[in-house]
Amino acid sequence: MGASFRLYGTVTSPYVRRVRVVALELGLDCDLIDVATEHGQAQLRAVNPLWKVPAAEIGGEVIFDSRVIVDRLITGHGSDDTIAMPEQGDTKVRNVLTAIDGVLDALINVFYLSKDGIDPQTSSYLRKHNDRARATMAWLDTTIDDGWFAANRRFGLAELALVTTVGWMRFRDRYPVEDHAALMRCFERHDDRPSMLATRPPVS
Ligand SMILES: N[C@@H](CCC(=O)N[C@@H](CS)C(=O)NCC(=O)O)C(=O)O
Repeated sequence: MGASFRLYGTVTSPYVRRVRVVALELGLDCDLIDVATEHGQAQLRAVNPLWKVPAAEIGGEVIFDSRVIVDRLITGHGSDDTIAMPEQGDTKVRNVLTAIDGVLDALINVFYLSKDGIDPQTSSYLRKHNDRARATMAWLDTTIDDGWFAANRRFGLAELALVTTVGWMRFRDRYPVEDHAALMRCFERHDDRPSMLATRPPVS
């Protein structure tokens, strides 16, 4: 393995998984601090005032947010053969990344509130989250081409975001993703990469 960094996270978070996949794709060693434990949670809160994961310590700096962490890792360690950042002018891929994060954020909110005993059907705002997820997944389904978002058909951040999101949806049984055949094709095309296999959420 190459350079190493410290990653605060859990093995079930789809956002943390993106960073773990990128680390593997780049041959970097990441030391995972499990914030599901009391000690890990205290360590996270000492470095990240948002108390969210992922957070990373890279080269003496703490970085919040998966997109910023991934950007830092690829900028520092990527090459033409490794996982790619979107091209500067690639509005399509950037919109896809925003759309996938919007779906995930909406469904994660519904998930946490359901765990607290709140039935999503009783809240118009939570129903909107679910409807937003469905509308966006339908849009993504028409945007993808034969399992690829990137025109150059290189495995990049959009494919990674989709596969980790679908993996989380299935793991948490949160969304009927089988309704979107084109997105399932993307999932099936990329889900057996070694970096994906090594970071699958644990079967409980
Ligand atoms: N935009 C953030 C989203 C991170 C996020 O929502 N993480 C969730 C876990 S998947 C979290 O830490 N939730 C804890 C909380 O909201 O208290 C990123 O890309 O890193």
